[in-house]
Amino acid sequence: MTPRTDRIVVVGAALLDGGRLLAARRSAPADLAGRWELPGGKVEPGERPEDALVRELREELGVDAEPVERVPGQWPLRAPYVLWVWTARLRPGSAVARPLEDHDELRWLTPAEIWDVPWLDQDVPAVHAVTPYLAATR
Ligand code: 9L3
Ligand code: MG
Repeated sequence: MTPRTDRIVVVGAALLDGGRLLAARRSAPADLAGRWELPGGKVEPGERPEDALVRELREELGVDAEPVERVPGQWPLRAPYVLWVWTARLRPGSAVARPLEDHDELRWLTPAEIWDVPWLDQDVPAVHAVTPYLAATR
């Protein structure tokens, strides 16, 4: 069998509101549970990454969000996955209430609080890349 070498993109959202960043605590799988991430998930075959981001935020958080801009860079996850991140904002009238799947807690972090949660190791470089965007939305 030919080993699979093509990468599969996982999209993550830096959902920003009032200068704060939404962090989501994973409840599954067991080896990731309890650690915090930028919400999102796998892009499906033929799906545009931005569409996947909107879909994942609807599925995971029940919100109607809009991708704003791609955060330059890509961060390796467990092969063959790679993380791409967009900043995003809530569409008017949409609000984050509670996690619907895969997470058991949500927090809106101010710039001073960004490192208060134990991020997934694999998300740490992406969160570093996102921090400059927080001040811009205040
Ligand atoms: N993952 C890592 N950081 C993230 C996201 C959204 C996802 N910010 C990892 C966790 C899983 C894989 O990517 O191993 C697929 O994510 P999901 O579809 O389980 O959310
Ligand atoms: Mg997910």
